[in-house]
Amino acid sequence: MTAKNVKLNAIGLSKEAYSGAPSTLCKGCGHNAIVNQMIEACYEESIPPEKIVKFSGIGCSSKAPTYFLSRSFGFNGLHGRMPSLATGALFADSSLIGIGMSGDGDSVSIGMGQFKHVMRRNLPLVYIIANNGVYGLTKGQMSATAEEGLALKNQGQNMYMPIDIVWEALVGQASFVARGFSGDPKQLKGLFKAALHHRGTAVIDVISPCVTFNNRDDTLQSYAWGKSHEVALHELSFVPAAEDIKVEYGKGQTAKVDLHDGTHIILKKLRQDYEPKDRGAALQLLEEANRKQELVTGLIYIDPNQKTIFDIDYLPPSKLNRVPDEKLRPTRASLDDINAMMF
Ligand SMILES: Cc1ncc(C[n+]2csc(CCOP(=O)(O)OP(=O)(O)O)c2C)c(N)n1
Ligand code: SF4
Ligand SMILES: [Mg+2]
Repeated sequence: MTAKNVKLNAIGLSKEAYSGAPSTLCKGCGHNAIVNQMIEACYEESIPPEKIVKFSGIGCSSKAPTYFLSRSFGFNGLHGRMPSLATGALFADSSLIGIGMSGDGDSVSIGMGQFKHVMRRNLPLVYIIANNGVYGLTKGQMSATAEEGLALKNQGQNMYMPIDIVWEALVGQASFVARGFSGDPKQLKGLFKAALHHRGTAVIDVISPCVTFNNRDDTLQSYAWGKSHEVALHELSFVPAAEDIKVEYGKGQTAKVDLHDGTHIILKKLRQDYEPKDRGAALQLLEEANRKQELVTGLIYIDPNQKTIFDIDYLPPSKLNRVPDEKLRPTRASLDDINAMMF
């Protein structure tokens, strides 16, 4: 394609400007769909790549940020510690959009403590859990999201109940909770767009099959099972602030969620009459879905107005990493005053 034919977005960038290094993940790995849809979402939303900072822990999923947004900032940290890394960095520059990429091992096994605390702080962060039920990078041991009874080659049988990370996010007061499926890329893109505009922690649990170690068609994190058991709550579209909402649906068929930056999420209801602003209803929905073994996908819960950690801690509008030393350092007189108070 000649340069003339390259389609540019509203800030004059081609999709190529949002790409990353070539993926070294296995062919068919669900995480590749997450990579591709994140590229699409950021390109279509015309977000400058330099406005984004990516964080991850350890795992095949945590390697994935290398494969999107090469022009963005990024930090690949320790296993299970992505949330504290993101908290520190976003405190230093709250003008950046944070994308945290994690796995079920990284967030639900070793990183569960960090996961729960970042929820209650409502750090503005797109928090993706690429959920395949196994530790893919270390050869497929079962993670805390593996279903009870799962039997995998070389791993034996899982005897324990799984942790539902969407449930944990809801109970932990997360302000945006969604579930996607790597086999449903269109919905994934919509969820990513909405999450990128949400002010607060946006948890997206993506059922993302490991085709190498959890590859049986009858297991809960496989493509085959997901395709035959997915129940999408709605068709989600995202409307930028400047655009009028022209699409008209019959009364009661759509729900509109207004976000803090003037953008809107439009939810066209599909099989269920579902209101994503009711946490109790969300918990009930999950309880039923888990009992019936259905993969419910879509925006499960949102509170666009929940206070973030930046509101709670009165973060000044100026970015902390640009405040000069003279302003950061307390004066001798103020230190003397503090010391005097201690005696
Ligand atoms: C402290 C620590 N413990 C254990 C490991 C070994 N380790 C590396 S990745 C990983 C699990 C990754 O699983 P998950 O987050 O589900 O990612 P996936 O590879 O499945 O995408 C483990 C246990 C480590 N790197 N650091
Ligand atoms: S081992 Fe599994 S999780 Fe890792 S890249 Fe391969 S398919 Fe993906
Ligand atoms: Mg995993």
